Amino acid sequence: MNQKEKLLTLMEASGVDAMLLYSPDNRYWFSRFPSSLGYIIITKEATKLYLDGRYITAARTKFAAGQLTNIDEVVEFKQWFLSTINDELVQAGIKTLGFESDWVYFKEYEGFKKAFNGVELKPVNTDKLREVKDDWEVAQIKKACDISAEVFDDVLQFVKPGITEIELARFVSDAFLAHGAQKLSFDTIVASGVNGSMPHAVPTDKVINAGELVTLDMGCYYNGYCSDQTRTFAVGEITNPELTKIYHIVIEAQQRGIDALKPGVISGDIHQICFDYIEAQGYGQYFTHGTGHGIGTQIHEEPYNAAKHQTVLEAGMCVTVEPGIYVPGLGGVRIEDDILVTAKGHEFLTSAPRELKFVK
Ligand SMILES: [Mn+2]
Repeated sequence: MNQKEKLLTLMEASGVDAMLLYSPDNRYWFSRFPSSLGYIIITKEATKLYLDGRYITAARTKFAAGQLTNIDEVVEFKQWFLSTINDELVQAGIKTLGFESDWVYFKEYEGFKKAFNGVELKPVNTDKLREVKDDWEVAQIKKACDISAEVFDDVLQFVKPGITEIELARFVSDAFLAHGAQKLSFDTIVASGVNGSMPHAVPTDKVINAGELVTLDMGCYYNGYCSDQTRTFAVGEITNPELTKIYHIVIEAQQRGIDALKPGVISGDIHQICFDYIEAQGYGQYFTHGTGHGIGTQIHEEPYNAAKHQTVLEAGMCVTVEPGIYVPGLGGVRIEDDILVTAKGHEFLTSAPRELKFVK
């Protein structure tokens, strides 16, 4: 199913005659036109993209070049135009208009309610709409992952004992842009030594010393789609054997989770497989987050490979598998890859080496 077919199916299931897309992610996913503000109205008959003066020329140029998807008409709007759409909807015999219950703020909903007074507004949850990626989307995610692999190669050359976490984070930002990334997909996490015990540590001016593990969680956007990759690497010799031990536990847990990825598997079971292994090794209390999440236009989106999540995995879903062990006072390890679920099982999208790397 393409984006429009998915949307028409959701509209049918939700009992609405028309749908309003307001979230930038849904609008980009649907139309391939990026804009901070805009509206797409979808009915069975036609799809219109409404944009203001900041975007209209760009959109019309792309529309004329056939670069927008699922859009029949691009319309420029000025202030207070929602009541004009309301009149059009009433004229077309539309009775119910769906809006994104997982995106629209209450204040905006109140504005919509005032403007769309000729139709009944109905909340429609769209957070599963983008779960299954088409080939073009997968290709963009793959490219974002390839850039991450190149950046990681550069990082292994760059890191020396004595640099700070912030210096490494700055290097990562520059390297992503140098390799063609559009922007970072989130603030880079650099956690060295004992800071590694904090899964989402913010880089500090702490010096990275020989004998420490460094966890580096980073990613970028390429054509509006994300990558997300974590590697833990060693600086100099690791003299504390517990650190190497937890590295090997985490990579084995991750491998077991990845091996299980295929259509029909429940997303929460991927988490359970990783958790059970880590727990059996005595570190269950130190694995304190979900095993993974979907990636797409958002860095975290459905489906979630986390406890209690019940999504049935399908071919075309792109998910992370990222177990970790975080021991306060000692340090931590996380290894994260982005994986495409395929009809036969799965494929790696990330390609950076996963064995423990040592920098000098
Ligand atoms: Mn992640």
